[in-house]
Amino acid sequence: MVQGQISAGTYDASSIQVLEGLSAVRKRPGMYVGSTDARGLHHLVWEVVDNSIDEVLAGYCTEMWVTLGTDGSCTVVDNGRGIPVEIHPRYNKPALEIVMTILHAGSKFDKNTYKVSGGLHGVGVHVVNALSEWFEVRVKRGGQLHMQRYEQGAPVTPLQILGNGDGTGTEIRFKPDATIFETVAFDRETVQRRLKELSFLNPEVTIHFADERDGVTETLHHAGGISEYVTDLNATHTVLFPDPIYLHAKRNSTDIEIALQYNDGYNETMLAFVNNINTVDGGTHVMGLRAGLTRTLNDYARQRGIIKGDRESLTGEDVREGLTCVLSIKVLEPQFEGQTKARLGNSEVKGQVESAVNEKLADFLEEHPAVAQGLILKAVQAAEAREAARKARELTRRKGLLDGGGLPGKLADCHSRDPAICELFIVEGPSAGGTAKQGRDREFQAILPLRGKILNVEKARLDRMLQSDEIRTLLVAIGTGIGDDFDITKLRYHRIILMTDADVDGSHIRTLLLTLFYRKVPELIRDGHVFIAQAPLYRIQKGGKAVYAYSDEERERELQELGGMKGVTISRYKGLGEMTAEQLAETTMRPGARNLLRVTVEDAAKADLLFTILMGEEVEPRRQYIQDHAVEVTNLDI
Ligand code: 0RA
Repeated sequence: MVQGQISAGTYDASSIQVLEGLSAVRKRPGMYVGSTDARGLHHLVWEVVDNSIDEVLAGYCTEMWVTLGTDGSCTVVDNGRGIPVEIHPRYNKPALEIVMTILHAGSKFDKNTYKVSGGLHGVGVHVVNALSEWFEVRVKRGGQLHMQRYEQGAPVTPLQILGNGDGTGTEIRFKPDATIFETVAFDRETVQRRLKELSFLNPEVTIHFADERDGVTETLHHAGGISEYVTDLNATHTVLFPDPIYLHAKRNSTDIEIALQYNDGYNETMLAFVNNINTVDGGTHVMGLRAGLTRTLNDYARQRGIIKGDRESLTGEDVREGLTCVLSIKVLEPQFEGQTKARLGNSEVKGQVESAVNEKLADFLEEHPAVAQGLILKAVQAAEAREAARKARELTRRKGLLDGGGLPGKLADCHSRDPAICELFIVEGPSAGGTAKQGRDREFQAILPLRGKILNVEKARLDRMLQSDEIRTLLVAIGTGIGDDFDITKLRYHRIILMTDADVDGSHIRTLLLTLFYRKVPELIRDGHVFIAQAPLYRIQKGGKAVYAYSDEERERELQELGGMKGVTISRYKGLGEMTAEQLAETTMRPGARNLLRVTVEDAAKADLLFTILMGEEVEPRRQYIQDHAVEVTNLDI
């Protein structure tokens, strides 16, 4: 079919190359877009959007339109220079067609500009074409409107001139191929999140987003750039000084931008981008920033006699307590490393960023003594707390409290010592704890009942945390230690299962626990060790037969299946303690019968955000949140 559409005259060696290239992509899509699940699907969008962003970086594009269509398509329009349509002498074809069909064509058009598309997503737009049911490109350039259509990567029309057109720009519209991807439904929030990120990183562009499936539209433009990004990230926090510190420097061809601000919390939020790509695994640029920050703040504090000698110097952790920071650098030839290619490897960058911070931050502190005082004071307090935490840890260790030497009395441990099969159920309240103990399989299931609410770790440093009995007990049971002592090989249970009541208190305790894990032992969530048990809400009995329903909808469905309410007894469980041990075991605890939810980093991050909003001191975000989530909020009432 494809061959039929290319006329005999053009069916030459280069066409054969194109077809081979296409079938390679379609045969192994994962090699090009990572996977064929939702992640790989969105990769297509990033690839096309990044191409337009490159045109922004080159200084030629100020506006973009990204639209998710009701037909399952995605359209990206920009007002850049337009993809070149001139005939490429070597291939005797329009440059545009070469870009759309040949591996890595076009990526070296201009070596002296920063490119997003050369980076993490940089497989080339021809990959999007190859993995699309259809793909259309329109280009306004030289006073004319050009268009070409492809199906499964192969051209089905020549590059045609549709008519005259003012201005310049590119429009790419594609529909992902449902025979390649497991899902072809774009997720609006995922797309919006990336576009928002891009609009902070590229303040010169305005991005118009529309989801025609649900009528949502949004215009994204942040003239304040990464400083505004930091302000946005700190919106739910109390900040130490009103405006983020903004530093900008160039070292050789590396362009370095940093915005930072402290809040009164204890956590660090650091987002690091290289050519607009989020390097979640850090790299040399982040190392340079950390080294520069530590060095500059120590120098400043020492010069003014706030700290003396070497021994008391502030550590990296001290100076990053409460720090919210966005680092955005542009590098001509970035090297991305690691399994997910999300870490920068260029060794020269560390020194470049470090020297930029040393110079520019020192200047800033010199010119803003009040801000400098506040932030040094914060770091000094962090250092003091670190020392107190060390003493507290040492004390608990000496008492045998944190090394597993003395397991807490409340823990009903299991017999097995093989962590890979062992499970820890964290249960709310002594009565549910009793039921769970009877219902468990004591070979591999341990039960730890918690007494009511636990400490809000958002507002506590390590030393305060370790004073809480509930938290110490939990940490001893888990076995890994915390902070500098964390050791995943000491994990005593590979499944840590939160089993709380399906009511307000239960959801509160679950949120607290998720926040604790997310903030203090995030490795456990990242490695998939944390789960939520799903207990039924209803028991529906008819004659000798009983079924369980885990939601109101399920209850309705079960009732319909049983043929209505006649002769049916429904009991609603208000808490786990109301179930018999056998009922709890067969619905919620026993492998095979139960339905565990694995907690993802996103789940935990949401819980954490909820927490900062609902427990934080900032009134406005809380009011806004409650207004936005008026329906759900009865269940979130903390
Ligand atoms: C190479 C050269 C030129 C423009 C582009 C690529 C270009 C590519 C894309 C992809 C999406 N939108 C785009 N906009 C522009 C310009 C060459 C010139 O005019 O001198």
